[in-house]
Amino acid sequence: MTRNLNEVLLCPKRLSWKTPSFGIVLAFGAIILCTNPLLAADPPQRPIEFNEIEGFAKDKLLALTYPINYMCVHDAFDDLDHDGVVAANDSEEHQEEYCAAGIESLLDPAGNPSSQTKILHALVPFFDADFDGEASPPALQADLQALFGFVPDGFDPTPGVPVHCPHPGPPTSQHTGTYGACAMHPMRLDLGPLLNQLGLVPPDTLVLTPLVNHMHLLKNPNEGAQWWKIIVNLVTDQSVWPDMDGTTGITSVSKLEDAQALGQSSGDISTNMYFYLDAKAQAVGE
Ligand SMILES: [Ca+2]
Ligand SMILES: [Ca+2]
Ligand SMILES: [Ca+2]
Repeated sequence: MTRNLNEVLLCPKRLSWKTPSFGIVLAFGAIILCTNPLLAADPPQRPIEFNEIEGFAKDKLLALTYPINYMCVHDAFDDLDHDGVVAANDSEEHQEEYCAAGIESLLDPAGNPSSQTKILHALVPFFDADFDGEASPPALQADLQALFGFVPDGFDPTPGVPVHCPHPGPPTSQHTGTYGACAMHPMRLDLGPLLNQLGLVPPDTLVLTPLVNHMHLLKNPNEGAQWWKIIVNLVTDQSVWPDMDGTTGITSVSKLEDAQALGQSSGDISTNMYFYLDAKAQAVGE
């Protein structure tokens, strides 16, 4: 069994010995513990760490560990701020972030073809489970109503279904998140390209929204730390939405494919978003 980068990074917070007379011995022992690749950490368990978010794979409950932040990739000839200047010649474009749905970068952050990058599905509740028609900010609420005829819980600060992002808080996670925020995630998305493909807005329209509420789904657990490509799936049927323990709903890629075939979820929506994370099955899910 091996340790990976995120476990090494997590290790210092576990060093809490303060007795001076034991300091040297314990510190030495801790260094051995933190650097020996042959020593394995326990499986993650609830409440998950501040840099962990939950997910599902093959009906197992996972903890996804984020040692670094996300990246939204601009290809050299993209123009993600729609000012008519390609990214290669537009340094200002790189002073803002443009994490967009409905586009795809050629390469992932490691420089590998994105077609070969493993996929992390972001399941978005695209129904209004609590029937409150609520979204934030209020202007977005009116826009969503006009676009779709309802306000999806993906944009509801108090969604009617459980979600992995934002952090739900104890007993699931140590941290309690706020709407539009999640561990190492961006706080802003551009839905313009996607809405344009759906014929809902003109080309080159920037449609900035808060980070949507979502759950995570991978094909396999325990595939090691690496960059993952985000694919968005708008789940339109509340009956297949998972619960927090992953005992119902879409908790595997095969179940997602079944839901897509039955019209309970959108197809795969590409993005230029990538996350570097390690995913491990949680002890509670074993
Ligand atoms: Ca530009
Ligand atoms: Ca709602
Ligand atoms: Ca609500």
